[in-house]
Amino acid sequence: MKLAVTLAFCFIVKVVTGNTVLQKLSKGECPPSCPDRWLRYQGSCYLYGNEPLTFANAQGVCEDSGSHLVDINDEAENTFIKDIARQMTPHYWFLGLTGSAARNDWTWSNGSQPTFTDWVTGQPDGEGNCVILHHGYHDYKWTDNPCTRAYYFICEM
Ligand SMILES: [Ca+2]
Ligand SMILES: [Ca+2]
Repeated sequence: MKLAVTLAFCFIVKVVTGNTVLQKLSKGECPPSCPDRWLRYQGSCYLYGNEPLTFANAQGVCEDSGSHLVDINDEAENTFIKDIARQMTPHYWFLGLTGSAARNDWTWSNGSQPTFTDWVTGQPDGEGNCVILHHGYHDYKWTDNPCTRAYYFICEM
C-alpha cells in the first residue's frame, strides 16, 4: 500500500512538473531509477549481460555493479524475465540459483530457498549445479547445467 501511494505520488508529480523537478521534489520519496541499459520491473532493476561467462565470472560481473545474479521470486517476475529473454538473441541465461538435483536442494544467491520454480519437464537431472533459462524450444524454462560452462546471464539489483 505504501509503495502504491508512493508511486501514485511520483506519477502525479512527474505529470505536473516533469522529470527534473520530480527528482528535486521527491528525493528519497520515489523508487530510484535504474542505471543505463538496466530494465525496471516492480522494485528491481535487471541487466541482461552482453557476453557469455562462467557462473563464477558472471556473479563477479553482477557484484561489481552492486547487484547479484537474478533471483526469481514469483510467477510474475518469471514471466517478465522470460518475455525479455524471448526478445534476445542468446538462448541460455544463468540465473542466481545453485544446488543439487541429487539432494533436491536449491538456493538463490541471497541464501533463500525458491518459493517458485519453472523447471523444464524432467529437470533438474543432475547435469550441473547451476541453473539456466533453457532456450525457446523449452520456452525458457529452467534446467540445471554445469557452472563452468559459459552462458549469458541476468543481474538484478
Ligand atoms: Ca527478484
Ligand atoms: Ca539439466
